[in-house]
This record gives sequence, C-alpha cells and structure tokens, in this order.
Amino acid sequence: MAESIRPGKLDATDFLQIDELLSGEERLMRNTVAQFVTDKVLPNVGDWFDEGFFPRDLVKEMGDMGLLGMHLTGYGCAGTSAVAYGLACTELEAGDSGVRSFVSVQGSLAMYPIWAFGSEEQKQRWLPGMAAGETIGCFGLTEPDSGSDPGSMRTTARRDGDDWVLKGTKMWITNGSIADVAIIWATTDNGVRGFIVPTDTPGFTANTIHKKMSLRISITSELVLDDVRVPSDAILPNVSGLKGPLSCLNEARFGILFGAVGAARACYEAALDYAKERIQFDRPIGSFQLTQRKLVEMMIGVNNGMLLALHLGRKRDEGTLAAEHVSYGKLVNVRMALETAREARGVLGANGITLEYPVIRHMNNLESVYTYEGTNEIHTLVLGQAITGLSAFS
Ligand code: TGC
Ligand code: FAD
Repeated sequence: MAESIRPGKLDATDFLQIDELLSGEERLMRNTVAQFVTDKVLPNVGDWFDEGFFPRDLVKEMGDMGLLGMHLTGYGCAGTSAVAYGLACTELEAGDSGVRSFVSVQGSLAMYPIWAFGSEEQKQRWLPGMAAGETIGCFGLTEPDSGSDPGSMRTTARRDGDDWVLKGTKMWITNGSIADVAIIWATTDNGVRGFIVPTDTPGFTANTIHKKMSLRISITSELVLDDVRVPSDAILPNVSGLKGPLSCLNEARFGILFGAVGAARACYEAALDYAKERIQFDRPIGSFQLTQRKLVEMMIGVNNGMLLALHLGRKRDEGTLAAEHVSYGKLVNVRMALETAREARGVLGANGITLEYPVIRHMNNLESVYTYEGTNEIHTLVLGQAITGLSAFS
C-alpha cells in the first residue's frame, strides 16, 4: 500500500493534476500554443472584439506553427495526435473562441473533407497551401431555412455537360468573406455531394454578416451561389450523402469539446484572481462562502471538462471514439463553459461587463459555440437516441 493520504498543496486550476496524464511532447506543444496566445492574441483581443476585427496576420503564423489541419497527415500537415490537436484547441480558445473557430473551420471543415474524400489531384492542389495558411477555406452546409436539419437543404448542383452548376444560399458561414475556397454541400440527383469551389468563380458572392454580439473577431458570412459553374473535377469523389458533411462535423466538434474547456478556464482564472483582490465589507469577496462555492463549482467544471476531453481524445487516438461520444463531449463541455462564464461574469460585478476583463467576451462567444456544430438540443437528441434506440428528431 502507498503512503497514507494527506492534505496536498494543489494547483488552483489543474486541481486534479491532469497535467501528469500528458506526455512530455503533448505538454511542450500545449505550452507553445499557450505562449503564442499570450504573446499574439491576449494583448489585443479585447480591442479586436470591440472593433469586430479579424486578425488575419495570425493565419500565416498559425500555419507556420503547424496548427492548420494539424491532425491530418501528409500534404504539409503536421500529423499530430488527436490529443495534441485538442490541447491546441484548448489553448487557442482560452484566447478567444474566434481563433479556435478559424482553426476548426480551416482544418476540420475545409481541409478534412478534401483530405478524407478528395482525389489525389485535389489533395495535392489544395492542402499544402491551406496547411501553410496561404489559402483560406470555409464550409457551407447551413442555409437560411436549413440549420439543425441539413437534410432539408435547398442548394442544388446540376450537371450541364461536363460541368456542375451550383445554385442556392448558405448562411452563417465562418471565414466566408475571406475564404479563397469553399466546400459547398449541395443536393444532386444522387443525394448530397460536396464541391470544392474557388471563391473567385463567377456567380459566387460572400456577404459579411454584421451586428453580431458574439464571435466578433471571427468573420461570418452569407454565401450566394448564383449559377456557379465548376468543372467535373470539383466534386469530392469519395463520399455521397449527409454522412459526408456530418463526418467533417465530428472532427470539428472534437476540437470544440477541448476548446470549450479553455474558454471556461480563462473565465474561472479571471474570477479567482478578482475574488482574491476585490474588497467589500472589509474582506476579499473570495472569503465569502457564496463566492467560494461559485469558484469551486467553476474549478470542478474545468477539471471534469478536461478529464472528459482527454478521455475522448485518447479514445480518438486508439480508434475507439464514436460520433455519439463526440456529441456527449460537445454537449457537456460547452454547457459547462457557458455556465462557468456566466457565473464568473457575476463574480466580477460591474467589471464583468467590460472588455477590460475576458469574461463577457468568452460568455458572448460561447453563445455561438452552444448553437453551432449542433445545438445543445441536437446533441441531447443524439444521446437520447443512443440510449433509447428511438429517434426524437422529428
Ligand atoms: P441521419 O438520417 O441520422 O443520417 C444520415 C447519414 O449520415 C450518417 N451520420 C453520420 N455520419 C458521420 N458522423 C455523424 N455524426 C453522423 N450522423 C449521422 C448516418 O449514418 C447516415 O448515413 P447513411 O450512409 O445511412 O446515409 O441524419 P438526419 O438527417 O436525421 O440528421 C441527424 C442530425 C440531426 C444529428 C444531423 O443532421 C445534425 O448533426 N444536425 C446538426 C447540424 C450541424 O451541426 N450543423 C453544423 C454546421 S457547420 C458549423 O456549425 C460550423 S461552426 C464554425 C466552427 O466550428 O467554429
Ligand atoms: P435552428 O435549427 O433553426 O434551431 C433553432 C432552435 O430550435 C435551437 O434551439 C434548436 O436546438 C431547436 N431545434 C431545432 N430542431 C429541433 C428538434 N428536432 N428538437 C428540439 N429542438 C430543436 N454553419 C455552417 O455550415 N458553416 C459554418 O462555418 C458555420 N459557422 C457558424 C458561425 C456562427 C457564429 C454561428 C452562430 C453559426 C454558424 N453556422 C455555420 C451555423 C450553425 O451550424 C447553425 O446555426 C446551427 O446548426 C443551428 O441552426 P439554426 O441557427 O438554423 O437554428
């Protein structure tokens, strides 16, 4: 039997010492991304959010660091483990969900379908530039009247000679107005198919969506496809049906279930620091029982969220992760992060509503994260179906 259990001197953030479960290589990579966020994101992110500014200069830097399509192999991609990809998402989202969103969309939603379902020529043509951050991609699945139910999409692709002609509107598309290439999902006579569409193709327009109160450093756009003509080799040859886009979503949702822990951690740490220094009634507010309960709940959420993410990440690397596990992680960790952000906002009092502190920025961002990549309700129904065998989607 080991030595008796004694009180320990524990880290306020990594309370469960989850760091011990990471390899040296994973810790090194995590620390490198954390340093990048500290140096390049945190000093300006409040202003970027205020101004609705996307820091495009970071794209090339993230490419140089191997963060774009990092879990893919070959074609200039870093080929890291799933856990390493997840940990990078945690650190990026501790900076801002918009930075993690860029990386998710570029790597998991734009590069992954080419990597998984594209021809060799398509992979050679697109992936190296995308991995380097020289070519920006976006993913067009959602439409104005087709969100949670992408099977109801109206965008069509019809054959005309050797070409395909795409018509329809995509909505809420991350990176849309800055993308060089769009992965567009459209219905054909043979079901849903994916198309690689250069955004300078005649008939393709991207309109930036303004007045967002969430993900303000991320570009979100409407894409209009007005008889966009692409050659026969623009179609992704190796997948048909909704499982094509839904497989891409598994990859991006995996990044989010790690990423959300980063946003939650940033909010918890801001609240903890504040609670130790803010004096009311002649005492730090952190000395009040009600405040301590809030901080403890946040700390538990962050630690449990990281354990869950790491467990799912290890399963991904072993090849035993199911899509329903990803739904579990996205549902639980995003909900935890949003609850943590709201609680932290309260602990900061009036200061909690300003961009001088990170909390309200994360809180507002997480409202989008709660909705995109499958809403809280959709993932609940995925789990409901998994445990009952009964579908409640419609
Ligand atoms: P259903 O009939 O169940 O399935 C149709 C086909 O798809 C397969 N499938 C999956 N394949 C891979 N991964 C999954 N997770 C899959 N789920 C289902 C299924 O086996 C079937 O294949 P086959 O071969 O039999 O044809 O489909 P359904 O129409 O009932 O829909 C199920 C539902 C509701 C879960 C799905 O539509 C869904 O996930 N809806 C949510 C839509 C969504 O998440 N949209 C996200 C858009 S992209 C985005 O938000 C980017 S945000 C930017 C950022 O990440 O930062
Ligand atoms: P709806 O589907 O209309 O849902 C509205 C409400 O009804 C939700 O609460 C939902 O959970 C609930 N609901 C729907 N169906 C059911 C049901 N069967 N049972 C119970 N409740 C239900 N999409 C892309 O394709 N590419 C992108 O890059 C992208 N980026 C995005 C970026 C941002 C900032 C945002 C906010 C969204 C983005 N999206 C993107 C779109 C996103 O995926 C959708 O918003 C999401 O899938 C939900 O669709 P919806 O907004 O149309 O809501």
